[in-house]
Amino acid sequence: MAADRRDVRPEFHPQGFAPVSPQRRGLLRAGLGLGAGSALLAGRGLRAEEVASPPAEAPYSLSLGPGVVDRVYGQPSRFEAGVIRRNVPWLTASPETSISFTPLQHQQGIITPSGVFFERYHAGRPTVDPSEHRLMIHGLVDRPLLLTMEDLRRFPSVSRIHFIECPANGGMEWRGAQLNSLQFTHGMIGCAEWTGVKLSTLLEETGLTRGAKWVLAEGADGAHMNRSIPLEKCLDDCLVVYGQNGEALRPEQGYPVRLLIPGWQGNVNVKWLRRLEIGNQPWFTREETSKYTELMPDGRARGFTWPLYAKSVITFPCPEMPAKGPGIYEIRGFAWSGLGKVAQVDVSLDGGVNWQRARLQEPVLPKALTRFTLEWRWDGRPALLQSRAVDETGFVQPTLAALRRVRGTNPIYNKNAIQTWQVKADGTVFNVQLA
Ligand SMILES: Nc1nc2c(c(=O)[nH]1)N[C@H]1C(S)=C(S)[C@@H](COP(=O)(O)O)O[C@H]1N2
Ligand SMILES: [Mo]
Repeated sequence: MAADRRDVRPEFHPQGFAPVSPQRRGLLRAGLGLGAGSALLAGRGLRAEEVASPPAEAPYSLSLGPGVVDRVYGQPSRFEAGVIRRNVPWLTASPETSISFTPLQHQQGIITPSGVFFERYHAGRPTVDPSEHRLMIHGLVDRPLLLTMEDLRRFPSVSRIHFIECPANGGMEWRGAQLNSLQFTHGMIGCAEWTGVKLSTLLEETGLTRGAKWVLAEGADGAHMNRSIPLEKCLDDCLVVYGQNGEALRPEQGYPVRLLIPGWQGNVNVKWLRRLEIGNQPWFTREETSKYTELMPDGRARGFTWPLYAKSVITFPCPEMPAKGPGIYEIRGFAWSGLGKVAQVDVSLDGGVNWQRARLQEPVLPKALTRFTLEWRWDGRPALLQSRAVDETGFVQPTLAALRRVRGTNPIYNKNAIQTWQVKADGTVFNVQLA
């Protein structure tokens, strides 16, 4: 098997990296057989008598429909009522310190609709009045600042598309598969267009004094969620955002203002942001010492592990979205990396023995969800589907076995391993782990 070894980080050397040969891809395309008389991709052919007459009219085609949707916020079709966030009640102690998951199996395109963007609270969701809210910036600065929301909106603004992923995404499964679901194994992620002010713009306004190296961000919720962020990252691409997908942030996402730290673990993206303190060393808060770190096999903590490394998952088929009999399908999924753009996604139909290059769907943006697809001619035999992302830095998404060799099975966080979906002969799909 040819090895297309990339410049992987020493921690991860997945075995058997074999890109698909052009001949093999050609065969698959030929298999689509779009010539005359061949099988249709989907749907049923029309009978001769049907070709001659238009489809029967439904009652709504013969009457007036309701008028404009005026003075209320628009809602999805009632036939989409199943497209909702869901929670795993046994996972956390109470709904106020809980998490609800994005229904990734239904997501079309790279933007997560605001109404289904996963939510994570440590002390419930505060109701913050934007006219009362203030953001304080102080510490090692020349000019400490107190900003109203109106003040914030006066600064030059930018819009960026980025994902937010909780590093606990999939963290229940370090020791074994237990949730037969895409939503529950991968749904602690969402991707949105965020609008706000670059943090560097605000820090230019306050100025920085000697020794400024770290920023403490603090939320206005009862948890006072606080995290230390290196100044270098703050000046690079961090945003203080008030907009989400073309409207104000949702209360679930930190209305009226949150910190956005592109590509870094969800926890540092402090919601209901009320305070930024500039200091010369990290604060070592609870959330960065007791939580959001990993217990290594030798019993020591892994320390700050901010970026989320390359990861991907197949969203069709998946446990919630089975295959319906043999035929031609499009395997679909998402890939992402906290280090930059996704460069390549490979898909395996046989549990990681052979790999084929998937197509990346535009736009491919840094630190954003990226769509991949691959034609799949399913013969109805059991299959083991996997996807593997490679990002522009050359980081290769590791197998679960490789990840466990390095991290053991103690951690909750940063499980970016390759996911395996077992497709059974009847088309049903199961979450499995390969040894
Ligand atoms: N103030 C505050 N910010 C917070 C949290 C919180 O509980 N309070 N939860 C954090 C965690 S753990 C994650 S994963 C992300 C989740 O962002 P979301 O709820 O917008 O999806 O917000 C982070 N910001
Ligand atoms: Mo989180």
